[in-house]
Amino acid sequence: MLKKRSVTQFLISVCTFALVAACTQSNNPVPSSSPAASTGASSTAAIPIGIAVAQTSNVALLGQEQVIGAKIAETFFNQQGGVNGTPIKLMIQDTAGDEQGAINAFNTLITQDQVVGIVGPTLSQQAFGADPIADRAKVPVLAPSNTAKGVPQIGDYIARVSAPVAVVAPNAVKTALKLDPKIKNVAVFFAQNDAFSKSETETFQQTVKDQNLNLLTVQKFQTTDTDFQTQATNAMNLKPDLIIISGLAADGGNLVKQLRELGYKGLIIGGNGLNTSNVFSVCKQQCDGVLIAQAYSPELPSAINKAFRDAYKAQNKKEPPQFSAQAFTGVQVFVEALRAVDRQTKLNTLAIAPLRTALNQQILAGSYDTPLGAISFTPEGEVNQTQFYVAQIKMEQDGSNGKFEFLN
Ligand code: 1QQ
Repeated sequence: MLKKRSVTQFLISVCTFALVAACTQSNNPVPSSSPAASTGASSTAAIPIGIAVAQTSNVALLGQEQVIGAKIAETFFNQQGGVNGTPIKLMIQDTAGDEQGAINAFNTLITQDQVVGIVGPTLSQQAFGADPIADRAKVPVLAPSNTAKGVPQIGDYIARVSAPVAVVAPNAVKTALKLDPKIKNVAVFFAQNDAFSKSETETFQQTVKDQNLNLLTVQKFQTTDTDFQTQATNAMNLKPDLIIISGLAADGGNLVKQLRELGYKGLIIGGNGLNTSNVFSVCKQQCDGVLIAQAYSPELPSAINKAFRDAYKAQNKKEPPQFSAQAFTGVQVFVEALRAVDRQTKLNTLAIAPLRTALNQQILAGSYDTPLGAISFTPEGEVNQTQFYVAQIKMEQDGSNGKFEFLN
């Protein structure tokens, strides 16, 4: 018995992060954490960081931008030497657009890829399904774009770099009132099958009341809808002078298009789900003028933002969007927290479980100079961030090219 226990103890002690492949069950494929090529980091086994975002389904309109931002961070931080000389390696799993996809991606990253932590998933709707799995496994999660109320409260291992709708969304209403002080009557639309949209519409509806505006009607739809004639007509019959939409890119973009086709001329606010140039191909010329609050500005004058912005522009020939900046930030927080843990206890002497726990504690303790500005976390894992913005979509006559013009 004694002998058995000491063998187990020995196995635990050699089953360190660096040797995790040797300790992985034989029915689990070994993680392919090969060293990053031509980096400033040394060639020991790379540290696997999980990225679980939507690369397929309608939600890929949002998730694609996240992969781009995360990959820029991987290259950038590895060029700086990674984690005190050890490169990081992103392990990317597609979550597609629903809860089950996110759960599958999380399970693969946690048990098969043995990641130190996860940046993901794309939607709050998915976070409420998948985050409890990471929390129970004691794997730190940094939510790059989960803005609904209640996400950091899912568990001790869940934090977010994506500021909540409660602080971001009201900025769009205030800007709309500056652009058109005569606004009085507001129609609100939201996707009732999406946790983020339900949370964001609550904030929008409260802001409408706080600003002493009339909330004429609240119209509901599904993120899978393509025909919004009934709801759009219902709202337009009440003659709103501001319309606010909480949905995702494809449905939200279609709703904008159909409102304009029916003759609506007033201002439209789109929520965070429309916050991507991928809506341009959905509402085309009709996207013009849509206001969207932002948790990131490409103009932020800091060295880290300049490095991120230059790298993004060199690759994509346009300004970086919020979702790319937030995904970059998620990877950055992991890297900087890993460096701090490694300075205290060499990572290659830590088993994966204590490493994940030490990493989670360090994430919450640290403060970070990111492309989003200076951020830190509350003990619950809510992001502390101070700078927010509002942008307006400007479409070119051709109806396919456009940009987000920052108003403040
Ligand atoms: C959420 C969101 C999405 C719109 C981001 C892609 O903010 O689901 O919380």
